[in-house]
Amino acid sequence: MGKLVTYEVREGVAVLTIDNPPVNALGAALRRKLMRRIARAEGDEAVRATVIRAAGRTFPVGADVREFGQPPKAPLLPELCDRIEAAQKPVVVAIHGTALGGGLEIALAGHYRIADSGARLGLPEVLLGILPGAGGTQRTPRLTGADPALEMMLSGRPVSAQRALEIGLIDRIAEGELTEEAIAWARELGEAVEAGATPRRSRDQRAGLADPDAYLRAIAERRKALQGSRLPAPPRIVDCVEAALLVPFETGLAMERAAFEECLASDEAAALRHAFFAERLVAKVPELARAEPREVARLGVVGAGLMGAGIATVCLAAGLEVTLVERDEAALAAGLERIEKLHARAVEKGRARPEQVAERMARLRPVTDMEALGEVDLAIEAVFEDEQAKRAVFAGLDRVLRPGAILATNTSYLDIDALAAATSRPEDVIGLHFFSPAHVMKLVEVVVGARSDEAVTATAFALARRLGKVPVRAGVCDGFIGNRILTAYRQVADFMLEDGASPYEIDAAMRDYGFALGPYQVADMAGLDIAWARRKRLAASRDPAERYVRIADLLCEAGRFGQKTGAGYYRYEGGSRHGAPDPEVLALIDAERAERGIRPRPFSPEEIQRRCLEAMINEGARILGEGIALRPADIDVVMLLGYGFPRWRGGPMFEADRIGLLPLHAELARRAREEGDFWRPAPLLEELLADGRRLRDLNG
Ligand code: T1G
Repeated sequence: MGKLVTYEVREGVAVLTIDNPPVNALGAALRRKLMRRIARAEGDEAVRATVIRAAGRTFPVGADVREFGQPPKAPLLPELCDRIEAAQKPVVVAIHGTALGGGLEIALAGHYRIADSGARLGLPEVLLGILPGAGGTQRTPRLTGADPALEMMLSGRPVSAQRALEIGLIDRIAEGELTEEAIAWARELGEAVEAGATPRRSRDQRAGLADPDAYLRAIAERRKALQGSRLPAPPRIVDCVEAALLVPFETGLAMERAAFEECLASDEAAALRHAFFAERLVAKVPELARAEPREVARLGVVGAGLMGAGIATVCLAAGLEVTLVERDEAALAAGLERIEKLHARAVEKGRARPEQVAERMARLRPVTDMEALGEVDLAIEAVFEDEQAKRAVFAGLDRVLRPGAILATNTSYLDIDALAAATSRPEDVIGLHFFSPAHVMKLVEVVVGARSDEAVTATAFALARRLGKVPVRAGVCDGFIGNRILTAYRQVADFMLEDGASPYEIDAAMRDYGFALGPYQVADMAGLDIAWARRKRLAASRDPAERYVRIADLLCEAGRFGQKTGAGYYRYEGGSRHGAPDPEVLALIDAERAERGIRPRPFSPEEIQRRCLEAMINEGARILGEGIALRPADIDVVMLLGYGFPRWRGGPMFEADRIGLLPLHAELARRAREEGDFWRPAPLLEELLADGRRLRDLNG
């Protein structure tokens, strides 16, 4: 536990060091301490200036988000900022790491700012569904002008120290030791104040307001772009930044506070906070508490297709040595070309420098012989999604890998236990289900086999985090967590398709709910033939009593596989990726309804959304009840990061608690009575109701 805020005087400068690991979050106790330290410096005759700095890895990253939703505790951050700014002795703020949110607002309340060259400064509150609530919307634009301030607050993205200097957010970048330079500068400023100067207060700055026309143009452009925003915070950010130009500082502060409190109380902010903490909770699995991860420095990737090339690229960027295996030179060359293209795009977008790419490629060893994997610590297969092909690769890995090496599979739904049984070392087998494109998507489902050693699971989690991914633990079942919920979602959509809704109505309803794409747009993009092959694989074991909709099969039999064939549920003219509704598809659906004796009925967007959501929730509750997922939060993270579930709704399990398990269960039970077993409520929902608990009570 840190000391919160220490106080020492060096050469007439009070050095206040914030010390609250791991990220110096500005909790109530720290705010109280800092308030007292500021007052002490003001009253200390030996002090002529003050430096505020932080210990550990970073300057404060913001308010303590865990306090949100609880009664506010004094002093509030705005009060603390006002107190710092009102100091009679100059306050220099020394910034390192990531000064974010309330942390940056503390710095802006300081009179002068000096940053380490590697520092980053941001106002990411919008990512939590709120806005800066401690003067950030008023002080920032006074220094930077509207456009840079709006960009920071609406994107939530931090800026570099260099960019912060350019836009006037900081005054200096330290050339040597940050604290020493801050103290020396504070001493000079203290002498100037003693000679009659006054400290420069951000609230009095006008540099950013010097061109009102440009300022208001920026406001108007942003306001226009935000029309239809589903989130309450972005339009309020624009209003507050506009106020910084038009009304006195105190009035602008009051506007900001009112907007902050309103957004903080919104469902969207609650959902975004849930998502923030859920993404961190999922990394906490029992295996990590009981076993040490094995060292992974050398990694093998078998298969250099789209997934294999993406996985290899991510591993190279994380500093690993990668041996890439393909069956022959031609396939290997194609894989290398994919990796080179990914690197070229990273350089083009400024995410990597050419010298970094060269260093990464030097750690890549392309081979066509699996024997080259004899020294790797972990090998992951990413070959074609076919059980025989994967079994053969696993048998080869079992033969060549050294004892203690880990065999991982990237399969998206095959049975890990069956693959493990094909080896002499099932305890060293694990699933690492990356999502495509692997170099972009944050989610990795870590699929734990019945015999996976705990150290192997711990290693998988450590590796995923090292790759910058969010690992979620999944047990073995068909589709693990995400694809299993996706299957239920698609089934209920198909039921509505057969009962009277069009694919285009369903897609529109789900986009209106917040998904970027509807289920049929996703199907066309992924390729209808992949799911078709899976349905044919499962046909023999399908329950004949289960409702089965043939429409997707009929489209596939007609050669309509989606974008790849120019037609699926939509028609794609001239290779366009933007599909148009196709009368042929509607005719095919009408014929199928007639064939099945179904009289089509209309579905409202609300009913479409509700049925799809309930199907996802119920399947999630089944997955939870079977122990396939550890917690409801794990399911939410999978759906948010892997399947485009709108983040400002928190995920299906979070939504279930918002709806309420009692009405949810009653609706599922009614549907089960009227429409069949698909809707039978998951046993877990009944157990929770009996105990008077909610799903979130299972998140620990
Ligand atoms: N409050 C409480 N805990 C926090 C926290 C915060 N703001 N930020 C991080 N943590 C915890 C996190 O849960 C984890 O805990 C540990 O710190 C390490 O974090 C008035 C109102 C800074 C980029 O939104 O973006 O200020 O899991 O795993 O990957 O205007 O943390 O170990 O128990 O994420 O290196 C605005 C949120 C708040 C920044 C570091 N600030 N944090 O990422 O580590 S609102 C933010 C982050 C505000 C004012 C408003 C990231 C990071 P545990 P981590 P990381």
